[in-house]
Amino acid sequence: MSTTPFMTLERFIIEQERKHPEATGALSRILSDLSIAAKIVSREVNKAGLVEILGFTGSTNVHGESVKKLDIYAHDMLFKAMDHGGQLCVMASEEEEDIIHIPKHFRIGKYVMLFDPLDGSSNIDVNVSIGTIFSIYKRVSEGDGPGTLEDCLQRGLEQVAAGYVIYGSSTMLVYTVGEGVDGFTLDPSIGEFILSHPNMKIPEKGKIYSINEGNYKYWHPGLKKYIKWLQEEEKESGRPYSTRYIGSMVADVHRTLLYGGIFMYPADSRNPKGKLRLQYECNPMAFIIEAAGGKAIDGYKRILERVPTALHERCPIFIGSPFDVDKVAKFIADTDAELEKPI
Ligand code: AHM
Ligand code: MG
Repeated sequence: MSTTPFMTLERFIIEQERKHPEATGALSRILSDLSIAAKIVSREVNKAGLVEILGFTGSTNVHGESVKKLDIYAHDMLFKAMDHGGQLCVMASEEEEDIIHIPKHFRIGKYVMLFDPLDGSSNIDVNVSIGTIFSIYKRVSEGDGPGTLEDCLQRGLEQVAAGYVIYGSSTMLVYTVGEGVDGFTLDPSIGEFILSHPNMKIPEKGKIYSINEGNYKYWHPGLKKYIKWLQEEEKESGRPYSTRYIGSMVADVHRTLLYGGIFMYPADSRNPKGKLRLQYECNPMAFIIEAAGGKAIDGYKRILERVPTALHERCPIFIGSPFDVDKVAKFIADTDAELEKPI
C-alpha cells in the first residue's frame, strides 16, 4: 500500500503555511485561485476533441456563441480567476503584448504573476500533452497602486513561487516556493488535486536528451559535438542516450524532472536568441528544476541570473540533471575556446 499521505492541495498549502508562522497567507490564496483556473482549463482541454462536433474554434457553436481558441480561453480563464483575489498588483501573459492591470474596482495586492496560459500550441489540435506555466514575484515598485513593467522584469532568482500544470494522460500541478517541489494529480471524479509526488528530486544524471533535432544544421558546433557524443556507445557512461521530444516544453520538462536527462531549446544561426520566452517559460521552469536539484543555463550562464529587458524576450535553455547540463556547457565552452585559438 502507498505510504504517501492522502493530502489535497488545499490541505497541503495550509500545512505548509503552519510551518511558516511569518507567512501572510497571500501566496496560499494565489495558489488556491490558480488551482481553480487549472481545473477549468483541464476540463476544456479534455473536451477539445468534441469542439468539432459542437462547433469549430474561431466559429460559433450550436448555441450561436462564438467558440474561442483554447489558448485564448486559457488566458481569459486565468485572468478571471486571478484578478479579484486581492493579492496581485499586475499580471503578464504570453498571450498579451503589454502588462495586464488589475481592474480598478478590485483590491491591489503585493504580488506579481506572469503566465503562459497554454504552452505547446502546436500540440493542441492533435491530442498531445500541453500545459500552463506560472511564475510569482513580490512587487518591487513603490506604493500600493497598480503594478508596473518593472515588477514584471525581475530576475528569475527573485521568484517566490513557480509551477506548471500538465494536461496529459492525467492533469498534474507541480509547484515550488523555492524549497522542495511537490506534484498533485487531479482526481476528476472529486475535482481535487491530490498530493501524488511529494518532494520531487531530479536524478543527478539521466539517459534521455530532448531537442528539436531538425534544427541541427543551424546549431553551435559545440552543441553538434555534444549530441554526437551522446549518440556514441560507451557502457560506463550510459551511452548512447535515448531521444524523446514532445514539442511541449511542459511535457518535456516534466519527463526530465521525473526521469532525469536534459531538455534543450538552444539559440541557433536562424534564431540567435532561441525560441522560448525568458519570463513565461525559462525562468519558472529553471526555478522548479533548481529546487528539485537540477540546473538550467542559457548555454553559458545560469538562467535565473539573467536580467530581463523586455516582457517577451527569448532565451536559449539547457535544463535538467546537473551532470547533463554541466556536460553540454563544457562542450560549448571547449569548442568556443578551440575556435578562438589562432591557427
Ligand atoms: P508556444 O508558446 O507557441 O506553444 O511555443 C512553445 C513551444 C514549447 O512548448 C516547445 O518546447 C517548443 O515550442 C517547441 O518548438 P519547436 O516546434 O520549434 O520544436
Ligand atoms: Mg509558450
